[in-house]
Amino acid sequence: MTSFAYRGDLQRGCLWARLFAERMPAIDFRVVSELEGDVDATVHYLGTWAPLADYSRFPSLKVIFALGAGVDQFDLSLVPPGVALVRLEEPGIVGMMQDYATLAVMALHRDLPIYLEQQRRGAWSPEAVLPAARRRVGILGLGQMGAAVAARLTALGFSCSGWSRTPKALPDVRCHAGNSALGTFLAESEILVCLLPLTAATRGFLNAALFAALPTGASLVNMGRGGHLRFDDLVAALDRGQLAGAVLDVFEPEPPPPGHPVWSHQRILLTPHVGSVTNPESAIEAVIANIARHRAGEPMRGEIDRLKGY
Ligand code: NDP
Ligand code: OXD
Repeated sequence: MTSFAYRGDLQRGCLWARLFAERMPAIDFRVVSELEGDVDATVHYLGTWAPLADYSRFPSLKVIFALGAGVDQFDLSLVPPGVALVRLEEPGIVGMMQDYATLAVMALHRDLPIYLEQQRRGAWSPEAVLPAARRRVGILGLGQMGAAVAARLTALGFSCSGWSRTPKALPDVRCHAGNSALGTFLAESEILVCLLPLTAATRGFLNAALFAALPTGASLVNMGRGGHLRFDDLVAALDRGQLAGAVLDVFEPEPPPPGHPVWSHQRILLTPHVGSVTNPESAIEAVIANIARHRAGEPMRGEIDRLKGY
């Protein structure tokens, strides 16, 4: 028998169980707790958002399906050798990120942080209004999310560029690659959207030096991970006017502690990591397709490269 062990919230687990029974009845689906349960050699597949402290309970494990697009919560050196770690690559999660990026970029493009601040102090002072075509948006990371966000924003008329590790070609997007192109890319990014994965190479990437390379009065959207941002550097850049505003969907830690300055900074809009939320109805299609590929000996979509870390 082959089993799929789901670790997570019981209510969502029941939904996954129902969908699995409908879509892949040959696989025995069970909801497991990390802390309880005997050794189970029938479990070949594990679905979980967070890593397990110990995988020895599942000695026949072949694939861990991370139930999100990012996998920085996993210490890859602790994933047993020979076990693949696969992230979610599926249209549902991407569509929500496109929506959130639209919300955040529009808010900054149309100066919402400034007007919220004005409203709180009873001020009425219009800023210059630019058409979208004259607003240059730069997207850090042109993978599953970055490419889709660029497509949505260009469709809305924004002038988009993007930056990635390896070269890309995307319609109507000025694509830059590698460290040598970073300065050029930043200099043309009036609204910078971070959609990088969090790795050793990108931790702390949104820092004072990067902010100084943006046009004066630029804005930031961080939809990647809180660990990308050096918060004190952001506050310094906002307070001296180098940056005009920021939208943060992610933070380190989540949630920020009570009284943390991010809760009250006038030029920061903070949301509680809701850029996208994994929807079992669409996520299951990606997981089931990958199980079918795995069983057929084919490469799965979204398998993490342990060397790159994403
Ligand atoms: P992908 O792996 O598909 O894309 C990552 C992109 O970043 C690639 O273009 C990659 O370049 C680029 N990149 C990685 N490292 C570097 C580097 N050192 N220098 C330059 N470019 C780099 O990831 P996704 O698009 O699916 O997701 C991105 C991140 O979004 C996730 O890791 C997660 O942190 C975040 N996320 C946040 C959510 C939220 O709710 N806020 C929801 C979902 C995801 P290359 O193409 O050359 O490899
Ligand atoms: C994800 C997330 O990585 O929700 O999917 O952040």
